[in-house]
Amino acid sequence: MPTFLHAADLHIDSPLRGLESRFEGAQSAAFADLVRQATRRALTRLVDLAIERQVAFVVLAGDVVDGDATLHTALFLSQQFSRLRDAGIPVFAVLGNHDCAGLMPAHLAPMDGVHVFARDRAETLDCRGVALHGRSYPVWDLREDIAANYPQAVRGRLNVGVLHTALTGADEHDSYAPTTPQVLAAKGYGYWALGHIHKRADTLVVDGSRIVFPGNLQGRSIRETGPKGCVLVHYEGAAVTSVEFVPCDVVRWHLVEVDAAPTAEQTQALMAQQVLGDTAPDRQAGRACAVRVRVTGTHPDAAAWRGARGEWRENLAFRLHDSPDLVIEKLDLAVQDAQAADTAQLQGARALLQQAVAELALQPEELQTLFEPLQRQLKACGPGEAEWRRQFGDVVPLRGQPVDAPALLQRGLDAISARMGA
Ligand SMILES: [Mn+2]
Repeated sequence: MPTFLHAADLHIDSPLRGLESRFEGAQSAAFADLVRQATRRALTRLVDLAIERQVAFVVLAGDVVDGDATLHTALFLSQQFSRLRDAGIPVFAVLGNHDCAGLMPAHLAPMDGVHVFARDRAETLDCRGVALHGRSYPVWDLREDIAANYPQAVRGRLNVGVLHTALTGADEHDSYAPTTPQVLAAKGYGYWALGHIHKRADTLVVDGSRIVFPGNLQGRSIRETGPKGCVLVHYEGAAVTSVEFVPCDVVRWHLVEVDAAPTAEQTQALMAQQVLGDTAPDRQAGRACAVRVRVTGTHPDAAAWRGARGEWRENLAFRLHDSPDLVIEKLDLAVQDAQAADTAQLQGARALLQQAVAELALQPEELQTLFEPLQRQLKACGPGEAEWRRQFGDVVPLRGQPVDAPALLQRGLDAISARMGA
């Protein structure tokens, strides 16, 4: 069964944000080098994969390079694309907002075996019986729906649309070349190879069209945690049969949340233990990990802990020194002073109760669902469950019991007001 490879948002030679500046002093030089090379190594893995799986062609849906390409970047890309060319695998790319100026400086000769789609119109190309439709960005801040002007599907073939788009919009991504799944599906293509949104989305199937964001190839900051890579698209005749995600990242980002333990020493031990545990599968698979540690919960010494953040960082680095494939991007001591947390929790609980009072037309079962978050908030605050039961046990109804809602709510408000006053 033939296969093609779809990737997007490679951002070759873009730095991994929050890491490069952290390699002074004790951090390993090998890790620093890996971080600097991460986007390149991820592309090398992609090319390895394409050759190993003997794909028919490679589709790149925009933002291959991070900005105006330098000779340095162009040389690397050219080396990798030459490997594909030598294996008989052509590359088809659209230019997106980051690389709208081109994959390489304009005064260099074009790369062999790489086709960049036209900027002025949607272009249709044939590759081994597959009809590929694509258009590059003519300007970086493209706000029009260019997909609307892509041609209708060529009958009797697999049709692949290549497009750099925000689709209907996503947090943290500018709304370039906006369009809708319905506009895409109306073209009658079997597959839409999209790029721009860095978070991999589940395959959307609309009227038989598969619409896929593979996510970016290598996470570049703590906002891009988890596996990153490309997809292999298996097809038969005019139809896609399956889509397979394959990770290509060489540094993987993790957010590790740790609950404050009774003592600083215990909390620090827990931090190291959780970091090692959470990253173990990735590290065993040969991947380096960049970790942000966030300590949450409440502790009477929270302010002192935050004041000693430098020492906490050193303590953690020392505990992890046997794992050169790990780096702590940031230690976020978000642990709260018990008193402050208590007040915030109680204010939240109070707001929920007031909402309930205002909505007394609700059925008891609906009130129950309102009480669940309240119950959690009350439990999360202050002096432990026994004390919570003593103070608030009558406020929160137990599931299945009849609820005298107005009386219950009033008692809840009174109890919380009294506690906040105290
Ligand atoms: Mn983009």
